[in-house]
Amino acid sequence: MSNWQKIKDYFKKQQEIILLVHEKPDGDCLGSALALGHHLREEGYQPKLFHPEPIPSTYDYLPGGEMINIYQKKELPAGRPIIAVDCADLGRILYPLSQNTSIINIDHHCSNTFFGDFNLVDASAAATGEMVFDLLKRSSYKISPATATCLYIAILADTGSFSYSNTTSKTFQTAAELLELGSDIELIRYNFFDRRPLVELLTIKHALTNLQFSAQNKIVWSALSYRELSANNLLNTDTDSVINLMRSVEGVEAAIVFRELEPFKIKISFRSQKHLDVNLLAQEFGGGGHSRAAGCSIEGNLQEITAKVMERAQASLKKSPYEGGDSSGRGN
Ligand SMILES: [Mn+2]
Repeated sequence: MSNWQKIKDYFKKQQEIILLVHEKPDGDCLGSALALGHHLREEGYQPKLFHPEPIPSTYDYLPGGEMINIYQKKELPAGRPIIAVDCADLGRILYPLSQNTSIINIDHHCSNTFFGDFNLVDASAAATGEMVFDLLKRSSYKISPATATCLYIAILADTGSFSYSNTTSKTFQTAAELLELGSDIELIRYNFFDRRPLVELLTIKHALTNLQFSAQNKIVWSALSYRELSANNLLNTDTDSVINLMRSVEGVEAAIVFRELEPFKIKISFRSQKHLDVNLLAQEFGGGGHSRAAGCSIEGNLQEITAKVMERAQASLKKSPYEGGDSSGRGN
């Protein structure tokens, strides 16, 4: 029996299926969830993607946007099966879940806690989109152009446009098949690469103004207070471009961005280049993710939290292979 068939068994007789993505949704979770949504619709189900906040404008062109419901009530409609997409743990799901709801967990984070009734977790997958592609390909239904477009963006987003170390020959094979299936790369090319929101540039401006270096410039970081973010309308901005820019500086091993998204609630994003396992670092503060990209949220005073996290980051860097007894001048 295919995994898709097994998943459908958890739907019981329900037609309405709820798709959930994580907070600050990215291309992988949205693309994967909408791809599942297209496929579910083609099979006669009524999929709905619930999210408490509007979807970032960087992804508002994806086919299937009409499946997205801005749903701000605390409780989800009872009894509907839930598919959590690209969510490592229950904390990433932004709604409380009732006991008798079937939860299907599809994810590729190594920190996944297997919280579902059915868990499809593969930390070796470059993107959840790659897993969804395999899942659908092995069912007997054909993948539509809309589904292919959504899966292509999912993979593109999580592999840094096929450049990160998670990119494998399989990733390219999947991309090639998605193109053959009708993925609209011109739509993606314009919207993903050449239509960036102004707030993204302004976030870069503020983050660079506050830029700081630690550990002999091997860690670059920036902290943005609630006052600064709210005064400039930057609370809902994607920080991928700024943190990637920071990480790309020669000699930098890790980049960290602290954002006080609500007073005394700090969201921290970590990226590393080659050696520092930021998943482990984020886990020290109750978060997680991947070894090269992770995050966590902490409550408290911004200055105190940055001091504490930077101390741990520097200690972790000391223990990492970057500093592992090689005194031959590496990193200069
Ligand atoms: Mn992902």
